[in-house]
Amino acid sequence: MKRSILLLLVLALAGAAAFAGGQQDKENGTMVVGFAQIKEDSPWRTTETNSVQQEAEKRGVELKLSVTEQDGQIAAIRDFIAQGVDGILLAPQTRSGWDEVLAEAKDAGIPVVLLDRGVDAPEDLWVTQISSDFVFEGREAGKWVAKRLNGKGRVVELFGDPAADPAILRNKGFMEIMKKNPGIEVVESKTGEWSQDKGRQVVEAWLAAGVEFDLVYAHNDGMALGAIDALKAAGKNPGKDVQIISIDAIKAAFEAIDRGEMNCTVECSPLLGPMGFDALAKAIKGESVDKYIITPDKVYDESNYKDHPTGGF
Ligand code: GYE
Repeated sequence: MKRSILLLLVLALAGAAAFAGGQQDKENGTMVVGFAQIKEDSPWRTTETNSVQQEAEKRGVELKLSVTEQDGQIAAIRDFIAQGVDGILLAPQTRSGWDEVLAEAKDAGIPVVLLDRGVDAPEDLWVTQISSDFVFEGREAGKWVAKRLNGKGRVVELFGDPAADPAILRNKGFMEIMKKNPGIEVVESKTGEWSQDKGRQVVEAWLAAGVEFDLVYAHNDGMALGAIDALKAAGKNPGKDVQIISIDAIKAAFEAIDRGEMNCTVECSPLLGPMGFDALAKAIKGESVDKYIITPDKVYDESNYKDHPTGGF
């Protein structure tokens, strides 16, 4: 009897030590985080990946990085769950299709933080969405366009992925403002899949079909740079004959504004690593986190692009 009590005591102490050891490990920096990033041809996204990697390194977090399209992202999350990671960062390619895998993460007690895009899955399946306000960005772009065109002109729109949250909302905000400016017509709208090369191909096809336009509104800078390539190849002067506005504020866009080939970019910060790990750390400790963490964005055009604190992202 005495011996069994002693054994129980030893086991209890060992268990407590193991638990304390686990906590200690986390404080010593062995927190393990999986990041399911989107495979996408966009410099913005590479900067975001770097931001997450740098922050993980700074905090001594072990980062498991996966860069794939949506099906691969779902598989990666399942893999992270199987490996028993402490938390997951997810940049969801499209809005829908996440309910099942997010419920699996929740059942496993692993918090998921959404980075840079939203989903249509119930809010109790994820901790927080850290992103820009995309409707705001679309509206700001629309206001700039209305002013620049004096309320009259022909616009073409290069859409992001039509199933992706920022593309849907950047169109929504932009069209709200266009409705108030009936003299401006959006004559074409097509996806350039967030990519410079695809953006170029779409604008080339419009030019070849004889579409006439005064302005290109691109949902990201990469596609705007593609539009610039197509216009130049057709002997036009982007930034002058055709105004170019887009969203992101990457360095290459600021350089294009500097060359006079582009006119405006609405900021959208990819530097989400620090906020992502802050949110995960809180969730792991069981602390509450705001459901939406929105980064502030400013509009940069020829008049103020030199004021950007880092010359673009
Ligand atoms: O604007 C674009 C990227 O989801 C906010 O995705 C992000 C967008 C960003 O491909 O360049």
